[in-house]
Amino acid sequence: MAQAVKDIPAVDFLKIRKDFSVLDQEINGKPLVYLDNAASSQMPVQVAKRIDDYQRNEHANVHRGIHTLSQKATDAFEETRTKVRDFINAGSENEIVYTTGTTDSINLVANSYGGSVLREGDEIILSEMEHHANIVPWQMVAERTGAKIKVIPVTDSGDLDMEAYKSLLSDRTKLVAVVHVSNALGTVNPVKEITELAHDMGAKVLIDGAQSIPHQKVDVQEIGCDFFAFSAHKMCGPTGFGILYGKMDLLEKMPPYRGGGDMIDKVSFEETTYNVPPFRFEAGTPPIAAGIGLGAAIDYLNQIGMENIAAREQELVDYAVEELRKIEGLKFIGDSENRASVCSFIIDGIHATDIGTIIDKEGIAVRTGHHCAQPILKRFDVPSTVRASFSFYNTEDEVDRLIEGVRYAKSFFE
Ligand code: C6P
Repeated sequence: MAQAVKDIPAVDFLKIRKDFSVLDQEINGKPLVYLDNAASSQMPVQVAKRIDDYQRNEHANVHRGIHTLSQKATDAFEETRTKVRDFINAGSENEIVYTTGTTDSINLVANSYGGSVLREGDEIILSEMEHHANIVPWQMVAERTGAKIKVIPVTDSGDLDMEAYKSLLSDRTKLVAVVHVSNALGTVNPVKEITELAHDMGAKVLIDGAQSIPHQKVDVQEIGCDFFAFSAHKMCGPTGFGILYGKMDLLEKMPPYRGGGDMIDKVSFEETTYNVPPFRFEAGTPPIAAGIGLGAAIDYLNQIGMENIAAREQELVDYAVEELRKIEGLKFIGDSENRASVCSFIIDGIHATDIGTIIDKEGIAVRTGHHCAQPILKRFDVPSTVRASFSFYNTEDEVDRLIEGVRYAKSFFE
């Protein structure tokens, strides 16, 4: 039965689910309910097959050989750059830098851009809800350069305090680095407004898009941000590959981050000159199969349509919130009206890990812990939460299994 989505023509999400063979298994004797999509989404057969084809029939190094196989591999690998450009509406494929993931992308900007422009007394603005990947690289570069980090506080509902943000901005602000969708709270941040306010002060903006790119249409030119970072493995692609989008005028001025093959123009012991972006930032043999896999993942998502995906996931998360709210003693950590894909919660008197362990025995996979976002958990004065995160291939029945599982776990402590 097709599950129609609001005003959008029916998309058969149950049929789509069959592309994900991993979901069709029992864990601990129960049908798997996979609700840890924010950690890593599952891969459809179309993407796995494309990677397998490359490994079996097309494997060669890229950008190096004049032989036909190497050129074929290069074409397939470079095709992903064009697909990413279109997927996020970048101005040019040269603004698409291949990295190994969001963490790597942010480290690249912190070291190359931050390391070259930041001076003593300059300020970097982050938010209280950042993943460690968007905190630690900035702390490291701040320590080296003498720059200071300022933090946008988060309200009780799990939203950014935008008035506080405005008051933190000044002519000392050189960079604002903020998450688009929080992995710990699910909050969707107003990144366009954040960017405009930063630009009014002459600051540059990096958006951590790890949790937004799988769930909504992203248009980097519409947001106006200077950098946008994401990982392939959260959007039906493989691990070990990611993207940094950067505006060309900035990438052109940025020094290399890592040295080695492919990122150079000429090398001698007297002097080395560097390649143009994006290749300047791509030293060494890249994860070619993973890059080709990301291209296939983008084709797959485009075929369903990001608007359809966003609408379907909103239905699922709204249903989950409604049902979870009925459980006595349950408290959401992050309860924003602008929420995507994530429900993070605690239950009075029960450790999150206990809930996660008990429902795992029922075949239900959620993440428990601090979600690599310790500052925001400290803000809410909790050591850990239970996090259920949804994808378009999940179902209402699976939400029901989650609710049953949580009620069952709770019953152990009553
Ligand atoms: N969050 C989660 O379970 P990497 O590991 O580089 O692919 O992504 C890092 C990262 C950066 N920013 C945000 C907002 C993220 O959610 C993540 C990854 C996973 O929430 C693993 S900790």
